[in-house]
Amino acid sequence: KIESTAGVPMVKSFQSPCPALSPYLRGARKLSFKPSVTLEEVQKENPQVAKGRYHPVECSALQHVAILIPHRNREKHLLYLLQNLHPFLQRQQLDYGIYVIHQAGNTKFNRAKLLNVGYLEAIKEANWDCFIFHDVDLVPENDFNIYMCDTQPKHLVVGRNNTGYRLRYRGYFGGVTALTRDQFSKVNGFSNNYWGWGGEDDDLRIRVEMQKMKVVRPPADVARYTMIFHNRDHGNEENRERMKLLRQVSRTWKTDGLNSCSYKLLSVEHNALYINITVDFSVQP
Ligand code: GDU
Repeated sequence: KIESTAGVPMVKSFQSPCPALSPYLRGARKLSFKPSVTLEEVQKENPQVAKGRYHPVECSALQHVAILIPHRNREKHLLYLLQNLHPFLQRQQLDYGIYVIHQAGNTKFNRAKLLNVGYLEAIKEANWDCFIFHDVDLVPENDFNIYMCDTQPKHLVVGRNNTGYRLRYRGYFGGVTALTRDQFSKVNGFSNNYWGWGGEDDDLRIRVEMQKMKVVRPPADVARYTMIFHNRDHGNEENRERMKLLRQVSRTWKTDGLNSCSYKLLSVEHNALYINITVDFSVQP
């Protein structure tokens, strides 16, 4: 049997459905990040990932999962995340693709709109069942935190190292979330109107609750993340409009979201380890 660095077989044997719980899971691990890591190194460690995608060879995956990562100017964080996430997802026996949605230019950062773009572009190229909206600086510590969707929208970050592994606040729905195609389209996706830091994650929670769905979370000892330290980014200053926007969700959600997300697509590149989508929000398409 030939095995990859993730300890997962690389040779096809038969195609029955993968088990509900993968036999390759290892549980909690202390993470370390090597500042000198390079993209080539991570590529070498993941020979079975092609054009940002992977599927198990020994069984047929239970879900097809698109990981969507909003990004600008966080190259090192992206490398750390890719280095950890690829083997993590392979150990979970998922059929997955990693999309990095990159905001070009210097206009205010818009995390939520980037995630809408990621969703809209990802569904053009594959029949994904599940979408994981994933911050670039959060690295999962325990592979029993399964990156699959549930019957309800799922919040995967109960705790992170810099907040003592406690939920940041009641109702927090940021960092890493998992919604099926049906759940995400039911809420019309994220709002496109949150420019700068904050609020867009609460807005999504309100949309979910308005559709009578309930946020679920894995157990606290499993849903743990290491956050890579960073200062607030230039171009992502606090959004002072966010409270006002949050009060209007019940009036705005139907016309502000996936169905109104217009953007100028600059490129879609299929790199070895991820699909890079670049958009410009400073000009109208
Ligand atoms: N990001 C970039 N470049 C930037 C700014 C943001 O790539 O210049 C992306 C990254 O993926 C980053 C994410 O946006 O992880 C969120 O931004 P921050 O890391 O600055 O925000 P926080 O660490 O405070 O994150 C929390 C939640 C997020 C989001 C945010 C409010 O974990 O999911 O809701 O608050 O916008």
